[in-house]
Amino acid sequence: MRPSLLLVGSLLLSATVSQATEPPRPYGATPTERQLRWHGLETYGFVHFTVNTFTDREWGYGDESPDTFNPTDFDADQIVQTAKRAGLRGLILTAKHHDGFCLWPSEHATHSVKQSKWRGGEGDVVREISDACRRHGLEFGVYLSPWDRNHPDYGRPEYLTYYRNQLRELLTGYGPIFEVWFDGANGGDGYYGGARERRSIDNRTYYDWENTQSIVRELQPDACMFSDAGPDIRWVGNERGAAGDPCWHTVSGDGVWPGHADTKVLNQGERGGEHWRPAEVDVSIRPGWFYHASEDDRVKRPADLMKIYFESVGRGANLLLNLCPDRRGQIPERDVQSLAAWKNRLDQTFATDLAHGARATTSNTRGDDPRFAPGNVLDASRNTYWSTDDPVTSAELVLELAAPVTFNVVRVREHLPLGQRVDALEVDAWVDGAWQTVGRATSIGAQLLLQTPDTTTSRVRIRITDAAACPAISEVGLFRMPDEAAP
Ligand code: FUL
Ligand code: CA
Repeated sequence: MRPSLLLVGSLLLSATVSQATEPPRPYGATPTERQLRWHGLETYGFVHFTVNTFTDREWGYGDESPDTFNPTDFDADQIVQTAKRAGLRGLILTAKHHDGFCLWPSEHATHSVKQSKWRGGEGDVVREISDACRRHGLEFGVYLSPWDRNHPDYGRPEYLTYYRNQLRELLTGYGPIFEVWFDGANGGDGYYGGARERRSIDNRTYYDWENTQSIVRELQPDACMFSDAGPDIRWVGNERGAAGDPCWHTVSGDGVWPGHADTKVLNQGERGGEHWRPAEVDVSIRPGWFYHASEDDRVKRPADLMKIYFESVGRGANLLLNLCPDRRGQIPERDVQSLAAWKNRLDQTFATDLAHGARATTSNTRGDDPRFAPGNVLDASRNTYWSTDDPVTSAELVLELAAPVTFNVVRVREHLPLGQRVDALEVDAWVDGAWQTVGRATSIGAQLLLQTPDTTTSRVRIRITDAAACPAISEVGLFRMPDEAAP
């Protein structure tokens, strides 16, 4: 008896082991580790600050005297703390804008803070902002304009050596860099060491991007590179603060390079594209990128910032919100106020997940395995997810709440390492004894914030109505955004 029982036992055991459910296979393009980390950042800031702040321009010509840069009370802590209080998780500084003036004492430049009377030529804005970022726990990134309207060699091969040397300085002298921002604007007229002429370059070939990018990979392997063409992050195609609806993380083809791209494709991405290249939404808190006193009355209000948040982060993109230090070298008070009020509204909305403590059930759980159980969408971890059996590409997930709640925002996240799988979903609420559809969406990806009418219920149903592969949903949350009139 004994041996045969053992035999049966071990057969059963091996049957169970061999049936252990495999996770779903990834669908299509998937993010790299560095892109995954970047997705987790969601909101961070830009800082546009240079001679333009003092000349009241957006694009300097390149003939500005270094003495033009003369902040009266530069305070990196004020800038970084303002960003931090607004919930921004990093800052990307214009180390050099198109005018060519360097905010750090570059060894290779003759047009930098070193040549300026500011702090007797001893100042280094990149150092102070990056140090303040570390002190306050923010990531730090750099914008190094490829177009340089000051440099005599711009347009010739020699300039590329200069540009790359500068990049090396920034990537080796200021600690970890989370993002390198390659702007697409280039060519045209400028000072160019006194030539004062128009220089056109072929922005497809001139910069030899492949070899410039390899410098970033070598020196800062964790940094994501931004440009119209990535390689890690793409421009969203406008500066208004809105990702497309839908906004896919993928794009196809290689016919884009910095300064050349189809803005509609950048805005919406391309379903099934072979490159994982998610969108970053860059927008300024003021009409311009640089501070202009004439725009003091046009600072975006908390409600404007809220709308931008929903149309960027709420569509799976990241938000890069630009701040404009003034001539003191600080964020103006009214911008500080607006940012703080926006953060307050975000907190009021997202501090309480009304789905907390709910019970989740589904029409299908992959292999009936707890590893893929519906409760995984409620555990506040992006690493665990609910999934279905392979052939199941439409499925329901029901949240039974302990008591009725009133919500107007539904947050859904896909498990990104498995790719972007869902093509359509609907959200229903159990109201007056029947299911009522309160919202519909297409792409999910990193995050979908679906706004619905105020809905009071104790039962919510998420219906995945179409997916390219069995869904893998990592998180679902319910929130209530207070009325706009609320403080
Ligand atoms: C653009 C630039 O030309 C603007 O001056 C600004 O830096 C913006 C973020 O990118 O292409
Ligand atoms: Ca989870």
